[in-house]
Amino acid sequence: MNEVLKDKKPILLSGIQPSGHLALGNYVGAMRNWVQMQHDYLGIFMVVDMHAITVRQKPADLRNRCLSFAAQYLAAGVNPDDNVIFIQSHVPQHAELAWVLNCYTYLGELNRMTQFKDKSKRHDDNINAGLYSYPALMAADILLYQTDLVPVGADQKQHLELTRDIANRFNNTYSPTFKVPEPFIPKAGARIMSLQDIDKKMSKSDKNENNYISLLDPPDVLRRKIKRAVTDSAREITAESLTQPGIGNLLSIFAVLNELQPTEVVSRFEGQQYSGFKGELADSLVAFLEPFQDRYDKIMGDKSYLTSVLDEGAKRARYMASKTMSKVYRKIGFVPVGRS
Ligand code: ATP
Ligand code: LTN
Repeated sequence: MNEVLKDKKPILLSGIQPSGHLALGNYVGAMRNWVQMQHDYLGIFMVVDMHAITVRQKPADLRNRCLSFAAQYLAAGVNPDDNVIFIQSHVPQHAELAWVLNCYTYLGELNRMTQFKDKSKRHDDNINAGLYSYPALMAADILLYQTDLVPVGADQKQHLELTRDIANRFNNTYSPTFKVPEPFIPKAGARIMSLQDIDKKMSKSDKNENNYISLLDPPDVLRRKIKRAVTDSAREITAESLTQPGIGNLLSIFAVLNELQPTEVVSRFEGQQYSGFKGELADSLVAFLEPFQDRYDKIMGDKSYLTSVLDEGAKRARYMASKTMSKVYRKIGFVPVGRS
């Protein structure tokens, strides 16, 4: 079909929901690894808008955010010529396979999902069926493309395990149909914590903006958020700081941004005041995010380029997904179109 699809590289796939503001946790836990691994794999990177509507979204915001998130994938360094970048709802096979997989997912399994429990608590006025069966849609996202590896943060491990169980169940009921994917959870930065509620993970749709670093925060906001980040009363960095909530999180962010081991960061700052370290962390963040934001502004200034990347991505994705879908329908006994 086209050059990218002739490529026989293994498949790397991941997605982010267009809710809130893309945050440092999303970059460190997920996007950074997409960029680093994209040369050895065919990358499939989605903006998962169908997942995002499990929580109420304002239509105009959702539309803007889908484009903005795709532009941030590109600004982070995902190469659209060698990878497939698209918006989930542009590929109808996601909904089709999700329905089928819903019929191979048990209520007992869905009841155990911690993301469902957390989100039901946060949105107790809208505990809808989509929020509940969300893992079947996520399994469809992954299994449609015969994915080998799924780079995600630690919070997604449970969904990945369920995806593997569903794939094995389907394969054992019929015959091998889906590749059983492996998760890739980074050793460093798999769970960046909130800046104020230091025992909660950093979340891009947190109501309190001071809890997360948005990838689009201007330098003065970045500096202010780091300065105000909650730490313990110790004041000085020691060997124990890495295991302390608050300061430990900030040290690990510094490590990831500067490609250092956390212990190297501790040796560098040992004996120094938290405030001095926070200043250097803010400098690192600004140095990393300023060029990112310049690239983002350029991409957002050229909507026709962005739309063409997403259209091309969706076309490639539909082609790949249609192959798996016809296999699935044949195996479960659906009559092929045109032969009824
Ligand atoms: P929301 O608050 O809108 O539910 P979120 O911040 O949890 O969103 P998701 O869209 O659910 O983000 O996740 C996108 C990717 O970012 C996933 O791979 C997820 O594991 C990763 N991720 C999310 N939060 C963190 C975090 N704090 N640390 C590391 N990785 C994270
Ligand atoms: N469920 C994930 C987002 C997501 C995803 C995917 C991640 C949807 N489909 C496929 C990896 C692969 C989340 O809430 N972070």
